[in-house]
Amino acid sequence: MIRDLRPRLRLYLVTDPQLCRDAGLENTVRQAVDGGVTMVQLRNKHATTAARIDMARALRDVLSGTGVPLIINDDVEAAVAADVDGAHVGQGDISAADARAMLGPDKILGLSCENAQAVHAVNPAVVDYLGLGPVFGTTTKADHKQPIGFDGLAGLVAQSPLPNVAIGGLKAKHQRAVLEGGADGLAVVSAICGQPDATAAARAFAETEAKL
Ligand code: TZP
Ligand code: MG
Repeated sequence: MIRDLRPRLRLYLVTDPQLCRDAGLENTVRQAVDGGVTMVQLRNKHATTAARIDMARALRDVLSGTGVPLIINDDVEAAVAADVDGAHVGQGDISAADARAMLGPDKILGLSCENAQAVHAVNPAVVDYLGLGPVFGTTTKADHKQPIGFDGLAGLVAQSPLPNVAIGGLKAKHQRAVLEGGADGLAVVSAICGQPDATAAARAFAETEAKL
């Protein structure tokens, strides 16, 4: 059980199977963690639960001994079966209460919130952290909601009862604005997945942060 999630949320890599295709999922994650990624989410919308369990087990091996938690997007059943650190669900997925019931009390549960109404509805006894956004439009998630920008993000952060991470179109150059707006970290896909050097891509965030 991880008590303080905030340091882990600093640079949260969300994987995309297409963008990671050339380098490979495991290599991308290994390299990204070498560059300073603090948390990893396996996100694969089109895989079966069995395939997600296999991928998660492989990533668990990659992350073993690093202290970097592994979370599975959407598929709570896979998260339980692969015994990863937790799951992340959205507003249209299984309810947070049902996800918590499946995960038990000790696993991490993240919830995406796109607006103030969703943030107000959060039960902090059930959920551990919030994903807030999208800050910007992005081609990585085809069906994303209306972007909220830095001002919208700061508004949601101010109302968030939980540690939180911003997502959506974020690059290293946005890190200052996101962190100064009060979020605990940045969740990124294309800023790291599919980049020619995932270690350097992750390191760019760490270097920006060092200058803050
Ligand atoms: N949820 C909201 S935006 C998004 C997700 C999963 C995709 C973010 O991808 P990128 O490439 O970091 O913009
Ligand atoms: Mg989802």
